[in-house]
Amino acid sequence: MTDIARRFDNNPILSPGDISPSIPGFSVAGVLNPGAFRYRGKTGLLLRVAEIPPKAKNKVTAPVRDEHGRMGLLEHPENDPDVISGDPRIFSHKGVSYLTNISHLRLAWSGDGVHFEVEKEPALIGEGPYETYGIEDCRVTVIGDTYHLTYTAVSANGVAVARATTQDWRNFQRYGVILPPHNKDCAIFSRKVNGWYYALHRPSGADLGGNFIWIARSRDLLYWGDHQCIARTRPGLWDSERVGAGAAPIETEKGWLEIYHGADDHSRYRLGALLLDLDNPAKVIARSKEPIMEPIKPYEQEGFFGNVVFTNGHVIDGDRLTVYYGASDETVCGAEFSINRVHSTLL
Ligand code: MAN
Repeated sequence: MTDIARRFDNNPILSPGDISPSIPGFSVAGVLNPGAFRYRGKTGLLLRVAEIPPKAKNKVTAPVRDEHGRMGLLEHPENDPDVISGDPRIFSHKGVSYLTNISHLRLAWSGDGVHFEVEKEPALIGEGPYETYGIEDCRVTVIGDTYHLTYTAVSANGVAVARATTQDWRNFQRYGVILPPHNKDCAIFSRKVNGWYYALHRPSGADLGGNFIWIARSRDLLYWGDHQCIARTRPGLWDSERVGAGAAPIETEKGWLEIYHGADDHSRYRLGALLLDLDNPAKVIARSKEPIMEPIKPYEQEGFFGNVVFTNGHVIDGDRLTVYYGASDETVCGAEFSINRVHSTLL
């Protein structure tokens, strides 16, 4: 047993029933994978809210926004021989994948980091040609007085990384796609290193290659280059199928500590840690042999897509790392780690 997370007693802290749907007639299937940050003494979460249309009899349905923001439904008969369904998150038709649900980003606020009040309206919804299937899993990095948001933009063009900024959580500046498909799990470092901004990201190779963590650098946070692969999947281990960065790396005396997710060939999602060199974050100093958190609670094992703990948001108070995470792609939960204890697992 290697799980060293101290889960909140009142998990899950947010469930679909706590969220008002944003699309008429749709229901909320999941509230998950929040970005996390502090703003004016409060803890903020930027939630992913996944909504599904009413189930049409004997059909599979994908909700799609057009480029002007109008919502439509793409439907196929369930028994169409060209349809492959079964995964609650996706289906395919003639080899092309569609999402069964569409996500937007919504804010929730808390004075104690445990009890959250969710806003009634979305903060950000998909816009333009690269976000027609929704926006997901936002990382939030604060640099100076600006919050830098990197999220997954999904459309028929593919799964990409888009960027936005805000200073007041009311007005957002959107910069569009910064890393083209297929790419997700992008987390920007909280300061420059030797004059460069750095970001972790996760391009995917369909045939050769795989779902590995890469690092890139940039002068201006818009144009990214010098891409290097720093963490591949490990056959036979808990992170054998795919790995991806969590939230912004944590600066510690020993190096940049990154909490990442790994999935095995049963799509069981667990968390582990990477330690990156402070002066050269492309250099990996250490990596968890065993996960530091795994789906062991009923709410982590059963839900919209079970056996998942997935994080892309945390806040830090000294040695205490409070991780907010999606459980079973359905609810938001919280857990605390001691940063020193995480370090000790890496030795
Ligand atoms: C995968 C899963 C889904 C997600 C899509 C698009 O299928 O992670 O939850 O919606 O990718 O990012």
